Amino acid sequence: MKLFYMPGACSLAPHIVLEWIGKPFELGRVERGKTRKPEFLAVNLAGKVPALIEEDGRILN
Ligand SMILES: N[C@@H](CCC(=O)N[C@@H](CS)C(=O)NCC(=O)O)C(=O)O
Repeated sequence: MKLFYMPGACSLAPHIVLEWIGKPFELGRVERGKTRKPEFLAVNLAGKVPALIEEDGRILN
């Protein structure tokens, strides 16, 4: 599971939940103003955080 987040953004909420539930996860940091980079648009075409890639490859955003 991988959470894409941006410091100071609403992605803090799912980040806290993932910490609370104790499930292992990776973080993908997205810098403010750089959400339109092709690497991140491939995860979320809207260029918004949070975006969560689940173990089976599904993407929640
Ligand atoms: N999850 C919502 C959007 C969440 C959202 O607005 N995220 C903000 C941060 S709280 C964001 O990513 N802003 C970056 C940008 O618009 O460039 C959606 O996909 O419609």
